[in-house]
Formats: sequence, C-alpha cells, structure tokens
Amino acid sequence: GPRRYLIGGNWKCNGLYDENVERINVFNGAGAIPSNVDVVLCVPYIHIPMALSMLRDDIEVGAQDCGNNTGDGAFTGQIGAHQLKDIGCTWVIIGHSERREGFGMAGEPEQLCAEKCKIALEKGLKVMFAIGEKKEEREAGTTMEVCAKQLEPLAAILNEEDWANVAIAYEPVWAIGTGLTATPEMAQDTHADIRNWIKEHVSEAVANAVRIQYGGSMKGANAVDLLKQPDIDGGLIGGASLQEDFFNVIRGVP
Ligand code: 3PY
Repeated sequence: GPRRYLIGGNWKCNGLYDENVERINVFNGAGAIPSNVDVVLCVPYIHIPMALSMLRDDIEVGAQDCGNNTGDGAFTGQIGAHQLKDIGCTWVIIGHSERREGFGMAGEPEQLCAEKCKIALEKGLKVMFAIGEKKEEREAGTTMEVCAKQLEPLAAILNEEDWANVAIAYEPVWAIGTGLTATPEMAQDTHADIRNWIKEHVSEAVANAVRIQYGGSMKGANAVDLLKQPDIDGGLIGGASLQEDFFNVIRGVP
C-alpha cells in the first residue's frame, strides 16, 4: 500500500521475567525486518526496561496502556505517559477492547480513551488507538456506528498534526482471542469505512496518511491475505506475538 506498514505485538499480561527474556532472545535471532515496516512490541509494564535494554534496535518498545494523568501526582498504581516516554518507550496502545470492557472492573469509556490518547501524544508517545465492534453489533449491522462512536471523541480532541502520530487498530472484538478472524474482504470493507469516516470528520490528508492496522487473531497463516488489502496497513498481534510466528506476520507484508 501507499503507507509504511505498522506491525505491533501485544503481549498482554503474559510471561514471567525469564520467559520474556527468552522471547526477546528468539526475536533477536529471527532475521531481517523488511524496510517498509515499523515494528513495535508492547510488553507488560514491568518488562519494559528489560525489553529496552535487550531487544534488537529495529523493534521499538511500547506499553499497552497509560494513565490519564498529565504528570506526577497521587494516582496510586498509575503509570503516566510522561514516565513511559522518559524511560524510552515510543508507543502506547490505548483503548484495547479488553480495557474498554474492564475484565470485571469498570471499563474505560470512549471519552477517557480519547483523553488518554491526547495526553500520550502531548508527552511525545505515538498511539495505536484500538476500536472495534462486538459480535452482536456486527450481526446487527452496526459495526461502523460502533466504530464511529469510538472515533468521535478522538476526532474532537485531536488536532490535525496530532494524527501524524496515531494509528487506528481495528480489532473486531469477536475475533480477539477466539481464533476467529475477519475475512480479508470483511476487514478491508471496515477499514475502508473507517478511512472514509476519517476523511469526512477529520480531513482527506489525514485519511490518506493514517495507518489502520487489523487486529484479532492475526498470525503468520492469515497475515499475507489481510496485509495485501489496500486499506490494511499492518496489524496488532496478540497471541502470535508471543511466538516466533510474529516474524511470519512481519514478513507477510507485500
Ligand atoms: C488479538 O490479536 O487477540 C489482540 O487482541 C491484539 O491486540
């Protein structure tokens, strides 16, 4: 496609220290990364310093979330975007569906996700902003309405320049951790709808430049067909990013 590809790994809450060191060693020995791809690996917070010191330098290190605080303060348990930037992270995922859902706790509303994104950008991070519909919503034909509701507060809070450091990760919730993947045609249709929404609500220039990643059980075996779609500019990879298969995805770019 016309844009550089962006492949993100999302390790979620997986791995003890030694296991993740071993994963990094595997990646370090996994061979070349094509020159038209940016790769970022989002590891658990606690393993970020290890990844920053051990991981090959053609893979950036990111976090999977950040707080909505704009600086230091009495926010027990939070990790601030300013702290992530300071330690050497370059990217953060915001609004992953698992965080929006809350795993039994209060989930993150749309407005909060947009605010976190703005703060992360202000602190100098790049953001993979995750959106996507649930199974019932896809079946009811409301996929783009749901995505638009997630994008609206983002479009309201960002200015045109902010978008240079944002990628949209389209992750149909029904395809996350289920082994189900959207067909390449289904994913392409939704990516095109998202790009069109951005054209209408932000600008044509942003719509043409913004990278839209597909996420949801993407792996080596299905990456090639997804990545050759014209509006799919990369992936956000869950389970497969814990394995060397992550490199099959990376090398699956056209
Ligand atoms: C998945 O592939 O399951 C993901 O959630 C990626 O973020």
